[in-house]
Amino acid sequence: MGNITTTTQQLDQIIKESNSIFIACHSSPDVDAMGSLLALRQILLTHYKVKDVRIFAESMSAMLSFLPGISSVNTHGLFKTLMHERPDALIFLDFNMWHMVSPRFSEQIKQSAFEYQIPTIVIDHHPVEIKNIESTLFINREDSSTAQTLFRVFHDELDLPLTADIANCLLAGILSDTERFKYHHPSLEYTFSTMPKLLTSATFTIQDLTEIMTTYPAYGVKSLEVFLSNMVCDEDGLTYAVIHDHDVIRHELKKPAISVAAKFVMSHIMLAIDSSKWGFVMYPYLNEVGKYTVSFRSKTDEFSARLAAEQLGGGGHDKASAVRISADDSEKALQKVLEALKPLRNPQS
Ligand SMILES: [Mn+2]
Repeated sequence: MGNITTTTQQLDQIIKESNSIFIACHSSPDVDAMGSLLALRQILLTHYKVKDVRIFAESMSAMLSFLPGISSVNTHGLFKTLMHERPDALIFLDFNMWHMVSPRFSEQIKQSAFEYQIPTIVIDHHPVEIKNIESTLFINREDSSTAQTLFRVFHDELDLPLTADIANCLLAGILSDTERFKYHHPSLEYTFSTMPKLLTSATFTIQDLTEIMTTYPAYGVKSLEVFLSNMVCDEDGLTYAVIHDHDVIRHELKKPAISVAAKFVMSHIMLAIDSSKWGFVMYPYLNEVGKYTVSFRSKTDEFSARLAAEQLGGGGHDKASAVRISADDSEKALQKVLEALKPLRNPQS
């Protein structure tokens, strides 16, 4: 057992005093958010015998269905339940800003928590600077993932046993947020130290989870083909891939197919090309005529994705950023982007 920190003691106390606990992760949950949500539900039911544990997540992807316990998630929104029921405690996982709890009702959820004085606990690993939820208790251990923090708090510090389902969910969360240990992170050593225990208790293997998390949907193949046939690698190390208006019409491309292909191109193809130092994908934003989504990625310090997006009125990080621009058609939109990038090219010259 590790040393029990004060925040862990406080969390343990709040849980022991609660008969009903509602837990929510951010909307459009990823595997870390959902794995953490399902693991914490199991921990509260199995180890604390909390009578009423309910879990909430909005805009869930079918891709998460491999996680044990997924059918227990309420997807109708936390606000609907809070209108007529009040838990003894609310726990938010994997986010620290109000707007992330619900695309439509975050303000109402905030009001309810405040009005009914429901003790609110945030367990998260994102930068503290952006936090705007005023919580009763805040736990952020600067871990690679929220799943890693749950492991730390409940299994390292409080010494609660890992069941197969808890281990499966936490293992999936950690593997997903680290992209299978790909990213350097200050807590990387700790991440590895959790693995012997998780791997012996889990029924999933890293290979199983890799297969599940790296599948590509058949419905996105045509969009991927279009991105690749329009891909340009220029002599400055800029790589870009575009879907034009006429491609959308000719191949009847739909929004989910385009976005899944765009993500795949950005994370697995664009920067994997040996000449490429930075790049972007651009495609029509099908919800609104004359709008185009542009996402930038950079793999060197020479080029900042954030500066690129800022040229067009967007923002983000140095490695990844995005912006939505207006133009008469996709050709003009592309010109606009290339024009905006000109001052950022060859920064040394
Ligand atoms: Mn996370």
